[in-house]
Amino acid sequence: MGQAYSGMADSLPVKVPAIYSRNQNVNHNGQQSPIAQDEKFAYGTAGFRNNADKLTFIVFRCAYLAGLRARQQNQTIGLMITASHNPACDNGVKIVDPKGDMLAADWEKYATELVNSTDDQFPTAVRALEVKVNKTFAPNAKVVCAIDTRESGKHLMNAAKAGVAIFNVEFENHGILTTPQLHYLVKCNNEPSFGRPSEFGYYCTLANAFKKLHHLTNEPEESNYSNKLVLDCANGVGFPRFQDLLQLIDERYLNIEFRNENGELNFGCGADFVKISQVLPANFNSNDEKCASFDGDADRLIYFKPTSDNKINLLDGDKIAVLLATYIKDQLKNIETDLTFGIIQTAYANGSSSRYIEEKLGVIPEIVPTGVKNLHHAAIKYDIGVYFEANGHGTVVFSEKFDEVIRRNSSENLSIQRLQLISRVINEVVGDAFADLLAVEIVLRHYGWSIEDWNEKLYKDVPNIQIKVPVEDRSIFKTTWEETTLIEPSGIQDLINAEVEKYSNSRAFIRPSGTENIVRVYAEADTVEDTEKLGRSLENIVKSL
Ligand code: G16
Repeated sequence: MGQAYSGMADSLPVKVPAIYSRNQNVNHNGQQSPIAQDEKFAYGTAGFRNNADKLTFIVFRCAYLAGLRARQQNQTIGLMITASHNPACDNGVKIVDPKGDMLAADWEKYATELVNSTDDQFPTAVRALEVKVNKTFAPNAKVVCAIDTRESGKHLMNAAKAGVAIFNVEFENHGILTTPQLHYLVKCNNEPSFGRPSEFGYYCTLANAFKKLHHLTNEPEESNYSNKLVLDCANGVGFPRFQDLLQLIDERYLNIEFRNENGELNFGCGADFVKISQVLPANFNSNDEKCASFDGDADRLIYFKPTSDNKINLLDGDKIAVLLATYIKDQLKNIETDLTFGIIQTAYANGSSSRYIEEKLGVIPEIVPTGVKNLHHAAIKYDIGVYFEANGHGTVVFSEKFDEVIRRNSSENLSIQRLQLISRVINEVVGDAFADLLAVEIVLRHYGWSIEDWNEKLYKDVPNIQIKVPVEDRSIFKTTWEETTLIEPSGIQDLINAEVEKYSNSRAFIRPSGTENIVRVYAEADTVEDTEKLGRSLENIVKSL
């Protein structure tokens, strides 16, 4: 355990072990993988992501920054080493702020500057930041770090430890965890009243709230609900960690059959694969009933029902958002309260979901740019803020007023008690596939719905397509704030508009990914054929550049 730094910033020697320099950048196989001194990287949608070979020096530098942030805040900061839905050969790193939320925007800028400095500039850049932060005594500073199941993880954990050690900030290695578990640990370290800051504490919080709510849920007499679920673990951390959670939730509550447990991470399976390809993941077949997929680090969840032609009916993040929002609104009907309620989506939300939310739930959804950090930020303005990306990444957040009016209310009112418990089942710190799965199952049981009922009783998706188009340099693509209009390269948006005009009730846009070197094409239209044609025409526009 290290000691909080308490010296003078400008007297510090900044020594970088050669293996963590750009010049050597030794990878997890022990080979040097030098990075050109002028190669640029950006803190993207979810931190830095790249081929794992490039990550060693990036993780080292980010870890230093996490230590500095911990000292500035005099609190625990998180460092998550994962590339989530990306292929197994990639890795990534992101910094988690004290409340368990994403790193503040001005610090994302520092991270990009620090990572982009040359080996010679790095010590000076470090000192400049030290002076800016100017914190000399921080006894509570700590960095907690976890990895996903990628082969490169352990090596990058060592790089993180070395980076945090530059200024001797305390470091905790939590081994293999899901991303939401690490976020949860950060929050509990800083706010012990929120929960026990341990992996076991996380399981207890979720399982206890789920089991209590299960007892307060009266399944209708004529119910189609089944607690059987076939679960695609994306060959990632979701498998071992969800098994740990199930030690506390036995088969009377949930009957899970695991698939895709130990193969190649995210390969032909996982939430991202299923959402984008809209086909069955590996090792599933048309006889499977209710199915769900985690992504590689278990922060995304989607459900699907195989159809007889080996395709699927997809129940994505939009369907989860509407299901949870419907349940919460139904409970609120039985309580006199003026709690505000909001739903946040992105441009990828299916048009039908946004219309349903407005017309049937009476809420105008707020649309923000991609990235849970943007959705989270918008959601916390409400007493109850439901936010989900169509890709299955999301949660519900609750305000202090909700705490006061609902959580601390000792009433016997069943709806109040249910809201108290659903707000504990859901991991409000960040989108969490485990917590979302428990919440979905409770709500389906409450309404007595099968997966088909859920799919049919709310709204029907309009046909939609998402295409990943590999590009050499995604940084040449610039969009407007809400990401539906391309500003650069100039003239391309006119071509897109001309294509969209060819199809009735259509909508389409392209935007650069913040996690992969691709451009994402999204299209919606009245028919599957038109949607496919529109999507492919935009794909061709990108390819022709
Ligand atoms: C990350 C972010 C999500 C985002 C996704 C795709 O997910 O946390 O908010 O939707 O990347 O982002 P982009 O379209 O910019 O590539 P994950 O699950 O990979 O961490």
